[in-house]
Amino acid sequence: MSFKEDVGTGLSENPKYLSSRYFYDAEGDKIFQAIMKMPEYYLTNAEFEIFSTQAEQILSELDVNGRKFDLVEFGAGDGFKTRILIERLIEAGANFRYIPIDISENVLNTLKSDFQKRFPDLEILAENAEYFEALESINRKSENPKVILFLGSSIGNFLEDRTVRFLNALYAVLNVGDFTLIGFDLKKNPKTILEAYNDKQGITKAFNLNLLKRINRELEADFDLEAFDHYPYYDPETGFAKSYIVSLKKQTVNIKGLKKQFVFDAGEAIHTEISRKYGINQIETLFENANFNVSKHFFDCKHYYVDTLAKK
Ligand code: AVJ
Repeated sequence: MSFKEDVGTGLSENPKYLSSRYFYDAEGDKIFQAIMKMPEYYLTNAEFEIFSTQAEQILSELDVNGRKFDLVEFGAGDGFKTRILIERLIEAGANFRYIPIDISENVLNTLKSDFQKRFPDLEILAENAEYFEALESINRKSENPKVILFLGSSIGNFLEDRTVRFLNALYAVLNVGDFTLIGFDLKKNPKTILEAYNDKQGITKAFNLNLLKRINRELEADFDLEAFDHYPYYDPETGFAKSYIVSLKKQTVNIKGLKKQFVFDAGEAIHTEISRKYGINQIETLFENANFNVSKHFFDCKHYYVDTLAKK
């Protein structure tokens, strides 16, 4: 489905929703980079710490013994989180090709030229594709052993059903002995979690409302950004952090590109994102149900976050 169709569908439903995949246009990419630098957004620092201090342990678990492998990354983005891992793997003498996959061609080109400068001897095969599409092409790429990276808690954006489908599909395309390393954000003090999505400077608010800006720009709509607010919410029982855009008054928005008007009640919410938080047992159950064997959990020092390595 296209942006246009998805916006039309989501805003016609009751309750209204928009998919978080549309956050990442050129401006959204930039705001997300600012989010990763915020002190409240502990996820990035935690994963950075894990890769800075434990890359050798990760490599030794992979058991590649100098054999060439493919490091395939889903949702690579600008490569910020992976840079340190790649650097440490090269230092430790690992022999691998890097295959970054992302839906944003823009961000992939930036990543490619940046990594080619930093790691001149690294072979990079970038692929512009959506997750499930990319899964299908994985085994056509090579016979090499594979390590699939899905970092940054991106898996937290999936609902249960999509998470299970993703892991099953991943299992199906891998060979016995291949690995996956997936980043999960862990349950913790709910206040810490809520703050990560509710920074005082309003960067996360700008990230969320950028969706309306994008609709204004690409679909010729007339959303008044002043008449909407950002509302983050965390439910410690389910581990679901959810973000909403809330209409501050009763208003009608015209989306020319859809030839349609949408009415918002005062206080009406549009659901825009889910960022799921996990317990370790839930993570183990997820992998076990998909037939993976969990090799090891790599935690940051605060145990806020985990990169779990699992083997087919
Ligand atoms: C990139 C999907 C992992 O859900 O934590 C950050 C996106 N949204 N602040 C997350 C995000 C609001 C982020 N992921």
